[in-house]
Amino acid sequence: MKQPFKDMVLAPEGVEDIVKTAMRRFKRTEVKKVKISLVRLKKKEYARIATLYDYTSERLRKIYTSFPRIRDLHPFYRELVTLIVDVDELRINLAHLKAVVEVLNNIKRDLMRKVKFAANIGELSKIRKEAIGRYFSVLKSIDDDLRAIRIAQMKLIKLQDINPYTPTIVVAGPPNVGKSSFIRAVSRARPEVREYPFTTKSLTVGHVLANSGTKIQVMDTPGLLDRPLTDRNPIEKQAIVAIKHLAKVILFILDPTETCGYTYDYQLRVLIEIRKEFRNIPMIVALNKIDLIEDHESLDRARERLLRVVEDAEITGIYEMSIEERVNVNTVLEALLRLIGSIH
Ligand SMILES: Nc1nc2c(ncn2[C@@H]2O[C@H](COP(=O)(O)OP(=O)(O)O)[C@@H](O)[C@H]2O)c(=O)[nH]1
Ligand SMILES: [Mg+2]
Repeated sequence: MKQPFKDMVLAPEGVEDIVKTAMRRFKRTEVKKVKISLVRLKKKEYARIATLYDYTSERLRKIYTSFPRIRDLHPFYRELVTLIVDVDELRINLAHLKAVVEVLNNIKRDLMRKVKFAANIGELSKIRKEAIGRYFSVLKSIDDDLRAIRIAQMKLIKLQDINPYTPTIVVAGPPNVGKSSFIRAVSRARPEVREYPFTTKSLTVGHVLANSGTKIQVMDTPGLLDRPLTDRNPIEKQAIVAIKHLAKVILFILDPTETCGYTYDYQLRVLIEIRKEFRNIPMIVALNKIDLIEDHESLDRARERLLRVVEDAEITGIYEMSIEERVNVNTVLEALLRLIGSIH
């Protein structure tokens, strides 16, 4: 599945672009100054007005009909869209286009009727002027709308291609605990890094195959789920809400060696907040980098502190792991896949 905004017909940067083409076509059907019957001249005039108005209506119509309906989107994309554009404003802009198409059709009908009743060539040329004058004044009124729609479209087109219907494992944890390493270690192909259009944050996405043959996304969210939620700005909070719509299970990685640069206490604090925020999503915790731990007592202590902190936090499993030496990496992956399987 593609991201929902890839097939939009782009709005031009303003009405200029539409008007120019429409007028060129209009003029191309200019009547030569030769003596021909009024009936033939009227036919030409009909064609000319139809060209101007229909071409324009069609261009505008394509822009608003190809725009995905926000309320029909998967909640993940719906959340993302509200982060990126002002949805209410955009709705108004698109409604203006729609209204203008109606207006153009009405004017066209009116002009056609006038042509029909025109008594002579002089009247016809007056109608032609009127056709152009009314056309311009209507189109001028949507210049700002087109510009605004285009700006929104340019942002939406950059949204990452994530299939919200593919079961997703979200890997969370403080920086440098081994999230990307885990995704690399379990992914079949090189994970892709995608940028969020609204922050400097990015998203690493890899894929694994479950035994059933189902493709599963493994997703990392650098800069988003790696510090306490209380520290975040509203945009980041909403991004987290969006991610919530994707996560079927969460792997939270801790680094008891603290070589990641964060104290174990701090890491546990992040864990608790993420646990709270993603309340209904099953979570597995992995204590990573055990290859660096020499005495088993300190690992036991880390485990005990974890247990104490997550007492009522409903953690589905706790594993010790070394991605570096590939200890328990597959065990953790299998536990995650089992969880996803049992949710289906
Ligand atoms: N010794 C050791 N280092 C690891 C292990 N897992 C990851 N690292 C290292 O930890 C650093 C941070 O890993 P990275 O995957 O980038 O962490 P992220 O910020 O959570 O994505 C890198 O230098 C990794 O090589 C591990 O199991 N053992
Ligand atoms: Mg990383």
